[in-house]
Amino acid sequence: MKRILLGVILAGAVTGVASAGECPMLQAQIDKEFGKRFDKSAAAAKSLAAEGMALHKAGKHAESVAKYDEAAKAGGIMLQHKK
Ligand SMILES: [Cu+2]
Repeated sequence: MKRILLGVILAGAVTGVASAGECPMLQAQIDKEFGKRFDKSAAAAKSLAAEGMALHKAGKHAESVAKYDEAAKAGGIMLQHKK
């Protein structure tokens, strides 16, 4: 019984980490692209990315990734996703 429970916990932790790991990677791409840009689309991208980071911190990683895609689109770029 104990062993089964541990397996379930480990499996949950692994999938959690896998999806959680993508958001900071997307944030880094946003920072790299828009960090030194102050035009209107860069500002829009940065504000959407900030919402993405908030979702990430709330544990809503799928929504966070979608928000980062929206941010990239607003800034006219494409993000590299984890394969
Ligand atoms: Cu995340």
